[in-house]
Amino acid sequence: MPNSSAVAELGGVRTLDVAIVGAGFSGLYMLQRVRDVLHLETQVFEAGDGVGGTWYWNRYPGARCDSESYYYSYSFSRELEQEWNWSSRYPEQPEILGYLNHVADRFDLRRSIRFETRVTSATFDEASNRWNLTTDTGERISAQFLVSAVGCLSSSNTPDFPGIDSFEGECYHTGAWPHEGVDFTGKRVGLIGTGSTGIQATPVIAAQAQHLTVFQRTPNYSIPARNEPLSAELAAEIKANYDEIRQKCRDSDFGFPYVPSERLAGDATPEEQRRVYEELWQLGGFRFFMSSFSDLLTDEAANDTAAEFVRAKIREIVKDPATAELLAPTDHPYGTKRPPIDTSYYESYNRDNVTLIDVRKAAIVEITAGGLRTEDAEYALDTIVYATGFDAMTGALLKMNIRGVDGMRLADKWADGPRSLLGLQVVGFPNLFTITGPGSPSVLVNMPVAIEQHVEWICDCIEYLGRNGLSRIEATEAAQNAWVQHVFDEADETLFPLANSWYMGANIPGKTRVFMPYVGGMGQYRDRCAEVVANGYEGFAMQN
Ligand code: N01
Repeated sequence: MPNSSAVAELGGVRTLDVAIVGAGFSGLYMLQRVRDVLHLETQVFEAGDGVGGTWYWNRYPGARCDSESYYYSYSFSRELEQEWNWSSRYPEQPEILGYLNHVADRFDLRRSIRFETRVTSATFDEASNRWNLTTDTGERISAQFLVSAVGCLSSSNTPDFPGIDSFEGECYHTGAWPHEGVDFTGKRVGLIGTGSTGIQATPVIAAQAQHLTVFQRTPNYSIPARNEPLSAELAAEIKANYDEIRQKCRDSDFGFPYVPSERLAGDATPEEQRRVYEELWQLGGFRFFMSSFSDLLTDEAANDTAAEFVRAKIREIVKDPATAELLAPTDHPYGTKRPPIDTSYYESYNRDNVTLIDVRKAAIVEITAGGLRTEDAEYALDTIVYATGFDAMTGALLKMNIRGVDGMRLADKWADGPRSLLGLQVVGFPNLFTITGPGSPSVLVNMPVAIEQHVEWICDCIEYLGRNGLSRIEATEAAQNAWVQHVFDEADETLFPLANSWYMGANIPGKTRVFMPYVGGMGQYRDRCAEVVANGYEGFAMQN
């Protein structure tokens, strides 16, 4: 249903200052700032029929946040952070979606969101320095600024298996899960994919299904989440110390309030290493990754001490030695693929009704009417769950069919991988801003921290342009080239490029392999963005 305040004239063009695409964490905050702080005319366009973005679409069993709730949340409103109560360390998807719905209501955001509306094209008009948008509901919009808040992991990837449409059972992608849920009782379920999503879903589906067959291409290093209710005492302590917690997140590399270790793994004895890893394994969550040793991402030998610790844990937990070996990763360093966090993932393989199949050894050949066939066997299935991830970081942006100066398609401009200035703007696409775009810390960071920094930077920039009577801003070629080189240089100093990860675009056949996020750390990135502003938007060209 169209929102009354934003109904376009019939056959006409609606004029906005700022068009925002997406109503997840990014779009909601962008809307609040543009409308209620800058007092500009704005509208959000959202494909779903509700707010929430990734938390709207990803309703698969076991979906919960990998970051702890108290800092995986907005910091922009003190009232909001004081009044909202989280139930546990890692809340489930419905609770996070409930939080985002609360934010939408509390700040009266819904009236400025056009739901069930997908932007189908965005074309820059040089004569007016404005973006012309069309939607799948037939609307036309003219906006001075276009802000992409489409998220980094929102364009789901279903592999193009031969016969995929011939399957006569039920099939689902975890990133577009039915709102009414799925009942697996009595079903033979096949789950393809063992990334963070497959790892969260496995124990929950296993507990319900008659049989679960997990098809694994690459094993992952998963650390226990150790979820537990958030006690009233801890919740009160967090609320009393929120300013300090938020500041730690902003200044840190990964957007987390953990104390980073400054110690090198090589400086510790094997016993000390094991003690540190064991302590963090027991604490659970990302501390194992961020607070153990400082050289895990830069030194292969150091990394292997963590990797070997996790492999030993897998062998300890999983009773069948052959299954344990299959689950123990050896083809990439720990942390170079996004590290998953789990609740009883490895333990699931001790159940009689769970089987692990190695589809690296014998690849999936086709989906059949009755199941799935690999190079060496056939599996009868009633339900297939695709936990096969996303066309990350660029997929959703490119789907919008964006054309910049001289009709240049963003898809063509990025054919050899995304290039941007600070992950915020792209040469040839003036007045387009990309929240957590490729080239920014984005997915390497606790997302709300990255999102808030980008929203605030973009809003300050729009306000600056207005105050100075400027109508157009665009990254310059020289500044973009320098930034892209810096992004690559920083990545090359780490072990990240050694993994076939979605950070590299390696999960999508045919996608150019370049390391997309900025690995230099949130604190350093924030300083660079502030420096750019202090130097009069250095690297950006502005016009009247
Ligand atoms: O997707 P993935 P995901 N044949 O790309 C396999 C975030 N997240 O949805 O590794 C067989 O990680 C693929 O195999 P391989 C988080 O940032 C956050 O799990 O490419 N297998 C892999 O095992 C995460 O990283 C939360 O060899 C195929 C799996 O499918 C990101 O979302 C929770 C295949 C895909 O794993 C994506 O996670 C969940 C094929 N043709 C996710 N194609 C939070 O809690 C792919 N695979 C915040």
